[in-house]
Amino acid sequence: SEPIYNLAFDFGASSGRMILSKFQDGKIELEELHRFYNEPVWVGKVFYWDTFRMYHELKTGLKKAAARKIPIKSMGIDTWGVDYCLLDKEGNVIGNPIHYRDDRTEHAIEEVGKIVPLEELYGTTGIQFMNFNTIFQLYADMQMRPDIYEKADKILLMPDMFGYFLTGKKYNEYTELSTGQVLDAKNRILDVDLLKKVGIRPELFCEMVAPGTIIGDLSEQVVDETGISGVKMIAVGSHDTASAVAGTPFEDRDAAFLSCGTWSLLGMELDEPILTKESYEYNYTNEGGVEGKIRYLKNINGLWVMQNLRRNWCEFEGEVSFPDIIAAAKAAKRQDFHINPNDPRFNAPYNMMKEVIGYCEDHGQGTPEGLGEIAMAIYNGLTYEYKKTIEDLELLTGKTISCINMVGGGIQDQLLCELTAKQTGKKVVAGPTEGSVLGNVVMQLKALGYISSLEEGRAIVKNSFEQKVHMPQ
Ligand code: ADP
Ligand code: LRH
Repeated sequence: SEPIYNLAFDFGASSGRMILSKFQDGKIELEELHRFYNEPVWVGKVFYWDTFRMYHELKTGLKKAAARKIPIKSMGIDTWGVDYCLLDKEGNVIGNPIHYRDDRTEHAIEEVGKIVPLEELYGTTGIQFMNFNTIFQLYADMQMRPDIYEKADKILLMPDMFGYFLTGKKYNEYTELSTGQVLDAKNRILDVDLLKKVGIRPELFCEMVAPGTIIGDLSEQVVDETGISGVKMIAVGSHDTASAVAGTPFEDRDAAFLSCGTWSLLGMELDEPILTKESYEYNYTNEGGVEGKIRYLKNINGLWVMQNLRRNWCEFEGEVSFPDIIAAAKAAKRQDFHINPNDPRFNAPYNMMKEVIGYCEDHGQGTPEGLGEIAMAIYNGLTYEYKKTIEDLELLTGKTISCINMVGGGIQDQLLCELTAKQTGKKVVAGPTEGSVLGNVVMQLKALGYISSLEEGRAIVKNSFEQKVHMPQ
């Protein structure tokens, strides 16, 4: 049969990539056309995304795709969650996206909690309380950049924003909106009452579109600038974690997913949200998935800690790669150091090496010496969180988890996969690495009618990529 070509843009917090997908004879092949570091910028005390640079890189990706001179049917964009840009009435960007690690939301949960009791807020949104959720960022904007907030006519979350830059159309995609804690999780609509109570204008939001909606053609200007043509923009599961889960070939219905990138997202796919008091107390999230599914999961501050250890080590001690870190960890004399990666001190420290060492010392573990012992403290900390989360998930869902399907850049780290199996006592099936890209592609193929369901898409993914099994022993 004729090959079907699609483009997937996947923007993670550490890098952005543009991937060409070829679907033919029941198999998908991926080819990376463009990859770039995603480097946020301090301007004064505000920590911003380098938005227009990312858009520039996106167009570079489109130029590379155009140069291939093949008929590309469509493209989809997924990005990390919760962040957004604000537009004025004329459609100009007036609120450059601020990084979710910016500290303007430090006390926002507490403050919003005085207006709406947090249990009530959880009861409709079902989202894990994290101070950077869209609702808390908007609340902080009202206090800290009131002029911009007042002038804002529309909010576009990051994938919506790139879609708008490319097509001129304003929309909010459902999965990305859901992670911002502004939706009614059960009815899958904007929680207008909640927004009004918090003082956020519901009119800021655009029409909500479901994953798998064909948005339309790229603007003439983009076609002229990049040389790409005939490509339809499709809103996919535009939250990267929604796409990662969509691209996970689950072993069975009782398998958990673990999306391993800057964050570790560990959970299960459910048909309906769990909004109980218990779920609130355990602070689990019910994010919207594709095909009406719920991603019931825990956000764990993941390989962010390792990324920063590597960066700081390169800056202060000398060049190291991730494989070098793995080798050093395996050779470390002491293997028992451990941190709690969710401790706020690891959110955005100036020096991650010092922070890990400081944590171990402050918790009476002594001083980790060298790269290997510092790295082991991170591995043990992360995989211990996985173990705890698996236990909690079993309790909260009433299911016994059969295995863990791992996807994301982090599965290139064999040691992490092995330790995950060992700590959790569960079989780990790792692969594919580009889970988000595949979920993105699957939703495009579905929107265009080449496949009929997510289930069919996942079977194609399973048939197309190798997976590696790690047993607990
Ligand atoms: P994001 O999408 O959040 O930007 P990725 O899914 O690309 O993140 O995962 C990035 C992480 O994957 C890195 O922080 C690192 O820990 C891990 N990683 C990437 N490449 C390798 C490698 N060659 N070996 C081991 N780990 C790797
Ligand atoms: C992962 C992710 C995750 C979190 C965070 C902000 O890239 O999207 O689901 O919400 O970024």
